[in-house]
Amino acid sequence: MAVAEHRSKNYVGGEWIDGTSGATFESRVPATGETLATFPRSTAEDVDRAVAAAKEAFEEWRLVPAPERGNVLFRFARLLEEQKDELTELMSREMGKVLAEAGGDVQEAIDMSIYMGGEGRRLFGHTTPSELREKFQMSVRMPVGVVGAITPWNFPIAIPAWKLAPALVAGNTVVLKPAEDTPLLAERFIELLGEAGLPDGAVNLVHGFGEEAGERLVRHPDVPIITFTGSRETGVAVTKAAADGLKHVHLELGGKNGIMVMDDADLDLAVEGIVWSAFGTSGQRCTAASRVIVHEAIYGELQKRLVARAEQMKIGPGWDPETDLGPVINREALDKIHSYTGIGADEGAKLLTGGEQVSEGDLGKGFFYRPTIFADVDPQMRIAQEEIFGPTTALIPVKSFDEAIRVTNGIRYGLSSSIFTRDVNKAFRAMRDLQTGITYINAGTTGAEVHLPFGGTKDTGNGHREAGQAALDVFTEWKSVYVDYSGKLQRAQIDNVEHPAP
Ligand code: UN1
Repeated sequence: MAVAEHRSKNYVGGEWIDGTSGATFESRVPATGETLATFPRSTAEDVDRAVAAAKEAFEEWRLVPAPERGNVLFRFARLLEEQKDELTELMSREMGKVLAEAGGDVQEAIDMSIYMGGEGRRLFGHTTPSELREKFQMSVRMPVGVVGAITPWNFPIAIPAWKLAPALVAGNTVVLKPAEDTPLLAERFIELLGEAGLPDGAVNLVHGFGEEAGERLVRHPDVPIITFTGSRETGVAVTKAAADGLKHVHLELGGKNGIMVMDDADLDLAVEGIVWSAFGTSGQRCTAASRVIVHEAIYGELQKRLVARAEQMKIGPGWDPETDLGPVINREALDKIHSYTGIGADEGAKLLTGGEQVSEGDLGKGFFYRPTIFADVDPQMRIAQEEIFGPTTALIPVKSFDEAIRVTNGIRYGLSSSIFTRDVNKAFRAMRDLQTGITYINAGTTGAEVHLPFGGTKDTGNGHREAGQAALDVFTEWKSVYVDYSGKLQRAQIDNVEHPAP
């Protein structure tokens, strides 16, 4: 069962090298608390080396024809496919999610690599007519330079792909600082990218912590773009640190996503959607449904069915095919999740089920928390406002569709939302009025596909999106090119005045 303990390195300029300080940290198996592997705890000096390698590689990589850059991503997708079972199994150990979801995480990286590989033959710009004769003009996308990517542990293969695939196909080079909880998966990811045929230095891996490696990457003068997925708090710190360098900052932050269940909903379907979105990945998705806004007419019945389903869930290690709910990532997360159970109880919410760590037998060695449901939650309570990032959801009763929309929107975040209803008019109103970057009709709040923009409004980010065509806007600059072939000086806005506006 245990992966042999492994001592890892950073990947810089195409070579695996030790960290300069010799300090290390360990990756642990959240289901057992065992150590999986040891990694260099990188310093500013390690980051500087990686950035220097990426900067040098950029001068060559940006000139590689984009379809060839795309071919590297196609090869990467194939390698991921070949290694899918092994990566899935490893993810169930290092990150903890159950096998089906771990496989989905790897598949998302495969899909993204294929999608962005295809961008190598598109990367469309525009041509427009000129207001002057014998003049041609167009806009083209340019790579920006070295991208600093800081990725989270909850989608340890998918999210690096979301960031690196568009960055690389557009001609940028990358320094990746992955989350310190899932460094072994990041290492496998980077190994496969190297095998896919990326030139040395085009992608670099620096292990370590935010306050050391991450901070230096964000402040480094030769890193013009930072892409970060993580907490709101860290997102604000990243933005401030990047401000002096006027960097492009792409942020994908928290969520407090709500599922609306109307009185005409298919209740069995709604319960399936809630269980999947609230407890999938043990609630550790930024798209997780941590609020359920329920019409009073079906509030009692929904509670009953939902609690029955939650209590049937089999808790266990992610690699056991029988497991429905795996562990949470670490002790700190477990403590935070449990503290919210106390907060909810103090606020007067009614704990329907869960609310405790699983301590029986072997599970007591890992970080397992029971699926937790609070009822009679007031929309202003902290458990209904703050991101918990665990298997806890809050049921909020409402009297009408309009109230449901107000409550669902009444939070600082704006990532995902959903409505269960059979009324097409309500569905379309919800699509129009829910203030989130993603809205689902008759499905839970999770499950984004790679060819649509992914991201949120309000405090979920800063207006950018990843995935789909929108991701290219993060990783490219527009250049407008004017070509005058008249052989004389033609002045825009001046020499065409014989054709005034009608
Ligand atoms: C995240 O939780 O950070 O739609 C990303 C989803 C996944 C991605 C979630 N495809 O839930």
